[in-house]
Amino acid sequence: MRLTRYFLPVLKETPAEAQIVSHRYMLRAGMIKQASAGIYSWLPMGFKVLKNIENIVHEEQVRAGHIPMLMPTLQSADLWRESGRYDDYGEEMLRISDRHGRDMLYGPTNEELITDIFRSHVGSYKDLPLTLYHVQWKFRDEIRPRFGVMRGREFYMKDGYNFDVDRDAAIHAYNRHMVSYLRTYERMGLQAIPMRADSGPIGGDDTHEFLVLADTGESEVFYDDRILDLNFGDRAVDYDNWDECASIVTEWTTPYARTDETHDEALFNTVPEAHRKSSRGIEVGQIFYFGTKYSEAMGATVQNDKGENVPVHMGSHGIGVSRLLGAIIEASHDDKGIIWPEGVTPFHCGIVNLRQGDEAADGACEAIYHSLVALGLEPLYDDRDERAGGKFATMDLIGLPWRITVGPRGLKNGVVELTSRRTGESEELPPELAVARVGEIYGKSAV
Ligand code: P5A
Repeated sequence: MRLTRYFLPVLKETPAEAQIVSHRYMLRAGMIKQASAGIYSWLPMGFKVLKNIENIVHEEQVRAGHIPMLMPTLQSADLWRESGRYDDYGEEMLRISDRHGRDMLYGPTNEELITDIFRSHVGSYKDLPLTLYHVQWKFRDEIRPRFGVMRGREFYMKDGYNFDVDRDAAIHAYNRHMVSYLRTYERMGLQAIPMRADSGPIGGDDTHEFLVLADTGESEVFYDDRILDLNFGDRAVDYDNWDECASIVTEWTTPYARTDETHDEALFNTVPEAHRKSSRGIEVGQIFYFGTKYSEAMGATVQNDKGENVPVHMGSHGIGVSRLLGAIIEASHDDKGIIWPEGVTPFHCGIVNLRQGDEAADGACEAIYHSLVALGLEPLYDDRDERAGGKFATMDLIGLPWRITVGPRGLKNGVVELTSRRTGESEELPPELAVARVGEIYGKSAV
């Protein structure tokens, strides 16, 4: 993409309404625009990152054996009356009535809708296990929407639902989700710690939230800091292997890690003092096992191997896809702007032309641009007729992890500059080598 042809409405001023750094940078970098309180338009660069995050979520869900689908945003109130949550959900639910006076709602979550789909089509234990998921907009009429996409009213969530014949099978589904979530967050450059939490309006006793540590987080958390040494890495996991998933869950849930809702001071005090930490965290996901709460209320049964009709065991599992943009920026930025992890960056590499209109500089930039595209990468070429300082400031603000800087002086010596946004370190090297290096970083090489 060439910057002169893109839509990147960068703001010079820091917007007064933004209280935390991720919100400020998302506005300044032209990623989002508020449409009304807690509701945002996703401008092209914000939309690109949102989609990158969503793609990682899809890849890891499919890897774990879960099946993508799509449910609507608007739901009938009748299903929620069956589960009893229509009245329980309270003011956070946006209630709408259609022209026929039928009660509808903008879904804050989808347990009822998926249970209805299940009971209409599945009747035997032979069709289990089954996990369906989608990534869809949700609406919660939060009393205090704030911090931009972090606590929106309309927000994008991956929500998945498992159906299993009994508790043991459903606990495996819970474990499988925890394992796949660990891998999902790591691919986004995040350390998200599973913490024992409270289940709130979803229900059940077994639940973990995934928290990214950050001073601006809304949750208070308590943990044994040795959990920070754990690393999922590139393990090959067999998601159908109950013992393997359970042992990974044990690895992550043995060190003390709880949110304030479930914090147990006496138990926490058994952690050696040097490792006892409390801080703030951003909740980027939550998994639940709630057994037969919805299936009993809504009559979702399956016939087991003894021929008995039993309510299906369920859990639900959510990732805050739109909130993750804010969480990643909170975890990865400096005073000049965002620093995107390679896994989610909107463009793989920036190209800065220090002297637009100079024949050699323009030609070298074009060649670099086309070579990067040929490798299957997406560069962002700043081809504006602007001062170098302004171009660097924009690149630093939007946070692409790598930048190739091209100027007539360097070209006379046959070199360009490759700079890491994270470390600020630069290296001079011939243009072809700079391209090859960027290719290597993203696992792409010329054939
Ligand atoms: C699990 C999936 C659920 O709703 N039902 C379906 C279960 N869980 S949850 O914890 O309530 O939400 C899942 C994740 O969504 C994000 N989230 C939000 N993001 C932005 N703005 C909000 N107002 C908001 N509310 C929830 C969180 O990341 C949460 O973990």
